[in-house]
Amino acid sequence: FLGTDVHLGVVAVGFSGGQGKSGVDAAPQALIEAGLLTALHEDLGFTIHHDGRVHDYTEYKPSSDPPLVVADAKMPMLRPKTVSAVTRALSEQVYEHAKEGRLVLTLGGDHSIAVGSISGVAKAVKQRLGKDLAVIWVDAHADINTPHSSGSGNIHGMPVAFLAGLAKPPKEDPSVFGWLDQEHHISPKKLVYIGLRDVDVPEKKILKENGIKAFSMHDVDRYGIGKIMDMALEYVGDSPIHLSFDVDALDPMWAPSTGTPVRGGLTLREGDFICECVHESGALVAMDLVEVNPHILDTTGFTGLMGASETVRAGCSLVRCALGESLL
Ligand code: B3U
Ligand code: MN
Ligand code: MN
Repeated sequence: FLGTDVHLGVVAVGFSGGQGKSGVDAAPQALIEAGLLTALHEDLGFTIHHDGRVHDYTEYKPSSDPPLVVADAKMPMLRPKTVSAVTRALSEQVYEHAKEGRLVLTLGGDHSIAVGSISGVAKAVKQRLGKDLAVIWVDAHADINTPHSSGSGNIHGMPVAFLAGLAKPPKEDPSVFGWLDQEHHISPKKLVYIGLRDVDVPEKKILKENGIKAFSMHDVDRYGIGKIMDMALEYVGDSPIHLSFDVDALDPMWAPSTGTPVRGGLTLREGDFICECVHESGALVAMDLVEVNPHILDTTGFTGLMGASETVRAGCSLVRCALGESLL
């Protein structure tokens, strides 16, 4: 895919319905205004395929979308029809880029949008290359709750469960993620986490039972980020890689403007290094950057009102590193 190919498909997703805070829908515009796409074109030489829009998918949103009560679940699923419809539309947009052999950059939005981006790429990779997509999920959180295990009902805490087929469309409304089929799924064996430090008890059980590879912040401290990346890329083997980067993987010192900051995270350099190593592997086929919330100004007392612009700046840096900026 990558190498001789410098075509980049960009989808800007102004969507916040996978969680409760507004503002994360303003991230794509902020990232673009900060010059991200210009830099990718002018400095890194990509031919950019972008429709010039930030999509809010209003045309796909149902008029009514009450919380979905699921039998034996702790919490009802929040905005289930909306998230399902938006990610379905996104999946098709991303697929259209990926099937042309373009590298695909999806700018979120909250992390629920990865159901759309990853499913679209997984389908194209199966068709074009006959291979299974690997996913490197960089996050403070595992986002692998099922509708049954979730303590919040927020779907941005569930995308991996639906993508890996560990959560099924709920019986109470099988149209919710009912559009996801075999070709959209990823294998739990082709998934690697980096940066975890806020994982729910039932999520730990899901990770263990499915033998999912996960490098927590404890592992980053023990081995150092260099060794972690060696191990992560070795685990992935020769599979094409989708890098799904939640900015809250970074320590709030570097990325304070995000919905659920968790202290004790990656430094900006460690985040950039992860992206550089994935670039260097030559296997990157798609990237998501999610959970930048420019409306959350200060959560640390450290960055003051600069929090939002610093977080946007960190996000731009991660994307540029994944797309090859650091190569000399
Ligand atoms: N695991 C919790 C919290 C959470 C997940 N992702 C974020 N927060 N950003 C949940 O709601 O499922
Ligand atoms: Mn996430
Ligand atoms: Mn997160």
